[in-house]
Amino acid sequence: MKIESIELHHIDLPLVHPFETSFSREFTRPCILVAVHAGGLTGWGECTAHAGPWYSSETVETAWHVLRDFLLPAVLGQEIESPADVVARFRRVRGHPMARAALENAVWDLLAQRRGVSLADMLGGRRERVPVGVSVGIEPTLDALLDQVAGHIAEGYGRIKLKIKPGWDVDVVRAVRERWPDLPLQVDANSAYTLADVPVFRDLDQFDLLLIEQPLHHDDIVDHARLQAQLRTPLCLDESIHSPEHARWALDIGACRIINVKVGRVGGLTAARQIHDLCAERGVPVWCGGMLETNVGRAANVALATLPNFTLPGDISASARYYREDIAEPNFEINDDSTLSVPIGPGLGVHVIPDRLAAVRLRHLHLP
Ligand code: OSB
Ligand code: MG
Repeated sequence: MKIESIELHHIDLPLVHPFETSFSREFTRPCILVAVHAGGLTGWGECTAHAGPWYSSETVETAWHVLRDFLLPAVLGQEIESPADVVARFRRVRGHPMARAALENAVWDLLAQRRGVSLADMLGGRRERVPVGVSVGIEPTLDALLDQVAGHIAEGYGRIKLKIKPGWDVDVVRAVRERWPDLPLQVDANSAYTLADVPVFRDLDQFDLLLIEQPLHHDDIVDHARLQAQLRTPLCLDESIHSPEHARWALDIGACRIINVKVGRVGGLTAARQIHDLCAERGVPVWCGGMLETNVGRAANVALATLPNFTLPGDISASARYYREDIAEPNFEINDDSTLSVPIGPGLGVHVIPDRLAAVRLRHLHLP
């Protein structure tokens, strides 16, 4: 179908609770939403780049620039029949995976709507519900953290991820483990440590964690392989994996035993599914990470997580965990088996509410 026009919406949504990691404390979630118009249909994609280059080198501004000046011109007015056509047109662009993913995923939504199938069906997923957990940020005190964890368990989450950083690690994990001895628990360091911290990880190794996520440098696989060789607990890479090639290199050298697949970080649903397939072939479990998405990005994550090798719970919590009022409906709710239900409507299965979008919008572009 011929791509007639594309809109970029830069929005900023207040979070219900500040989210602190080893690299930043966020009160709102700025992001770009991409709307692709063709044949009377509109496909939506979310760019997961944040305000600053803290999690990755991309920001809202770099993504806006790359989308406006390079990616939109590569598909505007073009005949696009499959996501592969978009991937081929983006091949010249190095880096900027979150910008690429936003537009590619909008085309996935568009093409799924045209076929009258859900995005999960179009990807080849089978599940009706996907297992999920919640990612709990760093809190001002240990008591505040324990309250947060208790609240999420009461809401129905069966798996908890704790953000850690030097000085907020072993004691925090010990306290949570003592109070909930059987809780499926994992930690995420967002690259806050070095190999000099091996003793910290040896301590963490005693707590029966599901995994330790991205302990070392954000671009590293070599040091991670050295650390993995000394631990019982599986390491899981997040920041270091930007493509299927990165995933293969990391597995080849034993840098991790699990991969966190984030659609934005790896450059779109096509690459995300390729990483899933590679890991499935090698017997390596994957799970779907999150970037505090709105319901647009959340719906794409839920669809991706229906693929069979997404065997660990995703960081795809219910909409209410993030936003008082999302820009798209319906909200995702947590089921009593710690799952989210997969939408069955065509495409993403959520629809953007124009008034809500306009109310939180900072900038708008409609091309051509
Ligand atoms: O490292 O997984 C991460 C949020 C922003 C940036 C990086 C990360 C995260 C999360 C939140 O952990 C996951 C979610 O969306 O619930
Ligand atoms: Mg992470």
